[in-house]
Amino acid sequence: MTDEELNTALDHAARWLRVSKRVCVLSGAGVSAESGVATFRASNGLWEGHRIEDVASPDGWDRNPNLVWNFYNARRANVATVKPNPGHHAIAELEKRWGDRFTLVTQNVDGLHLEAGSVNVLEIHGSLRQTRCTVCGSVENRGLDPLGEMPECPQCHGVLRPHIVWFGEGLDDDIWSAAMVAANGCDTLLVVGTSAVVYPAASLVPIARRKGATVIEVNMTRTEASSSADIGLYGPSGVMLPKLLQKLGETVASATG
Ligand code: BJW
Ligand code: ZN
Repeated sequence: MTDEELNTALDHAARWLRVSKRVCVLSGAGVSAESGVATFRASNGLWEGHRIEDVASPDGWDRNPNLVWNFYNARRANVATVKPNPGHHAIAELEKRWGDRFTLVTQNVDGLHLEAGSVNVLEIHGSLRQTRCTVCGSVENRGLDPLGEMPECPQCHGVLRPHIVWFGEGLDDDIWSAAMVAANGCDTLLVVGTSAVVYPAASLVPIARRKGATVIEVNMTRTEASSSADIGLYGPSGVMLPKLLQKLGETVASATG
């Protein structure tokens, strides 16, 4: 995008946001890329030579739970060393403008949005910071401290697994319903840093669009969602979102003053 194209797109996006009563954000791994968290499809979907589907699926868990815990412990250790970036902070700032009329639906499991101060967050794929007991089902917040190779449930000594939605597993009904309500009811959907290839998350884009929402995409490149987007802001989200926030401030200032 040239500077001029970007400026026009930012103006356009800020104008839409300005008149939006409800805003929904769908975020993906790209938002955390500038914090130093690897995206999924950048490395051909591989982790140390294993396909992501093999370490993030019920079959992978059944075959080799130690390998799965090694994968998640490495991810947890990495996230413990990183911080939210200006993209996360800009999303948290946006929420302050709309309050409870703002919903952040994130596919990310790193918890960086919450760390940046976002409040109304739906972590539809779970969290690296939580475990779930495979026997009693209890979900616990564990932070990012090391958990060892095969942690046990403090209540029933059952085997714990990461509280993450793996390929082929359904999403939590209540969380997914809330995400659908947000997408169905928003005037603007911001789609940030996601390849929009994983379902059902990606279906939030057509859902919002069918209800007449304006779709603004923020990404390094065009994606599967681009053809549904009214406005594209192509560049790093840690740069684009603060620029958008600044424009929004200018729009508000010029409209009120
Ligand atoms: C930047 C940037 C910067 C970079 N600034 N941008 C056909 C076959 C098999 C399965 C299916 C199928 N069709 C549909 C399915 C179902 C499957 C699915 O969608 N698969 C697709 C891959 C085809 N979905 C499921 O299985 C879901 N469950 C389900 O559907 O239940 C019903 C069901 C039950 C039983 C049977 C069948 C169906 C569950 C999906 C759960 C997804 N889980 C994962 C892994 C979690 C593991 C973990 O994190 O530990 O979640 S998959 C992985 O992808 C992860 C992510 O949340 C998710 C989305 O990825 P995301 O965030 O978009 O990241 P990337 O890497 O793809 O993209 C990054 C983007 O950022 C890029 O666009 C970059 O350009 C951009 N970027 N730097 C801005 N600085
Ligand atoms: Zn238990």
